[in-house]
Amino acid sequence: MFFVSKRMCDHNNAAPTPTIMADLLRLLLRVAEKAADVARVCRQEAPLFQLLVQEKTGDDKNKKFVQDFKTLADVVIQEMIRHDVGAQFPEMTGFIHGEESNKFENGLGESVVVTVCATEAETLALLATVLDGDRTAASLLAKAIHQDPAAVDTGTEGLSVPHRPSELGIWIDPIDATSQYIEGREEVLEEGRLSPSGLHCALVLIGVYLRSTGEPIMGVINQPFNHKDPAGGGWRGKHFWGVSCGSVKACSVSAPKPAPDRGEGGNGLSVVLSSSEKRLVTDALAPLCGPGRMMYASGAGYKILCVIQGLADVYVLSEGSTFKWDSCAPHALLRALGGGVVDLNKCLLSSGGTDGGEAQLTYHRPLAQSHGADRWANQGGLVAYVDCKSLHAVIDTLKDKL
Ligand code: 2IP
Ligand code: CA
Repeated sequence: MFFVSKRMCDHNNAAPTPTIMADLLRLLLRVAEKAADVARVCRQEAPLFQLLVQEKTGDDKNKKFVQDFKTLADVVIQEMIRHDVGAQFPEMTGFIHGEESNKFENGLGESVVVTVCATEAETLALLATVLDGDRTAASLLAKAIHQDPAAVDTGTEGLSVPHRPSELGIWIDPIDATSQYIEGREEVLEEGRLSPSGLHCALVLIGVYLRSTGEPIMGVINQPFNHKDPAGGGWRGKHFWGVSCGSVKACSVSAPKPAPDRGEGGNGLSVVLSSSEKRLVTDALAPLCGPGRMMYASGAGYKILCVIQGLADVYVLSEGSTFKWDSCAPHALLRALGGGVVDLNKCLLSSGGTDGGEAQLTYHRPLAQSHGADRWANQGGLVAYVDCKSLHAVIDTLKDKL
């Protein structure tokens, strides 16, 4: 890990202070931990859980699902993050985007805009209106939202990046892999192995990007259901973070070992895919992968996390079924490790060999001629990688086949 620039100056004035990025990272780790707590509380309390599920409609619907879930937990978590970040960095208000619309319907068909209020009592009262007057459920939620989580030890003191909060935007996915979160299957994770589905695929994702270029520069991932407390204290989470801005690269995870040689005797590339990936793609990639090294897993965020952790060399997706909120945070971690997330179609169309530079996904511009959530789709599909050699191998293989 290394840091640049030690300029000291005022928070809102022309030049940035070196501590701002460390402050922002600490805040994001804290709110992500609070978000994970809300996610856990919502699963633990049966009456609360029943009330969480709501169907998406119209332009907000993710087309990939026959039935998508919109949960109150999603909305509450997103608004809590928006509230806490806006309170400490008012310059960022208006540039904190999330997957969910905060309009919620209660059982009486009344529409309520869910926000986090100044006090726990006010938030409780507002939530009770969405929960059909269920004050027990509302108070459990309000308590989790307004709690002060234990400080997260980041080891980021002195982290310095030459940007002001007014230059940054945020993408939040309050709970990625909602279907796994709802289904709630409990898996014991094996060290060094990818586990395809279950609660551990559900992630809180918070990514920071530069408003001018759309480059992802900071990411926080919280995995609320990483393991069970052996002493019977319930689920425990795990967090991951990364910063990548110019020459400043720092990450809580160390870079995985380089992908194995793909020559004779090599193990082949390990690839993680969506279970709905096209046959054309799986058939084309199969010869690149060694036995058992083509894997499937749920959750766009979880699949990128597998690449970050070295559990797979690449994540390949040929469809535009992920969104900016799915990829921004883990993309920042991959950049911190020297890798990235590229637009697959752009790479396939580029005539020269790609170093991934030109085709990196960006986060600041909506797609013209699209509506609702689709405006923020990663339309050309994607490849997530740490080692450029793995990216080249995938692009060379898919070039004439898609
Ligand atoms: C989903 C979720 C899905 C993923 C989809 C995302 O986000 O991560 O699991 O599909 O692309 O948009 P798949 O698992 O097939 O890769 P959410 O759960 O937040 O809607
Ligand atoms: Ca998502």
